[in-house]
Amino acid sequence: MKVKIGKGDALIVVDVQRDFCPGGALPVPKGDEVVPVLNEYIERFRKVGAPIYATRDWHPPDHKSFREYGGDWPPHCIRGTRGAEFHPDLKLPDDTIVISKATERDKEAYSGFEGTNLKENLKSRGVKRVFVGGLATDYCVKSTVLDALRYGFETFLLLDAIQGVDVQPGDSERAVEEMTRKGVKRVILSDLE
Ligand code: VGL
Ligand code: ZN
Repeated sequence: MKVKIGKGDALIVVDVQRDFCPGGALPVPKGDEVVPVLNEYIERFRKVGAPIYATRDWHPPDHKSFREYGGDWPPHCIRGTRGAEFHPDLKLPDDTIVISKATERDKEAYSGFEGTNLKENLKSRGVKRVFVGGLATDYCVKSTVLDALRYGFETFLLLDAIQGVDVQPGDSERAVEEMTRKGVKRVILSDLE
């Protein structure tokens, strides 16, 4: 599949944060492997003047998703901490639009659209197609992609720039199948013209 990127397109980098990478609080096993590939995508979008968005999990210290507050996860991506920083090798341009999510104690938000102005921001820039990569395939990437489809964006999944948690073996594979069934188009770097 050949895709020419330009005006009307946007890149969405999902949750490429220290805590989701090896050594972090909630590591995606090969989370850091998305970084060099995403840097290539970032460069391609930057060159054509297409906007680049980066979502980040940005929890308060007592977030409901943490085990000690009844949730499923160890504490991670607590706002303002080192673990919540973007991966140090991720080359986000200065004009990257940063979207912080799951910022309220009593609300979980896997999708970058949930409780944020992401949709309005994309629409205000005339974005029609979004290209989504990052972490984790089976949680925040999936939810962000499904919301993008629901809101009418033509949505592309960057198959070579995602990694999953796989709490149950096969979760990531099933997530990609579900996204595909719901209309996402799967691309890799060499598909970009
Ligand atoms: C995520 C688990 C908990 C994600 C965030 O970014 O995929 N997963 N919080
Ligand atoms: Zn989280």
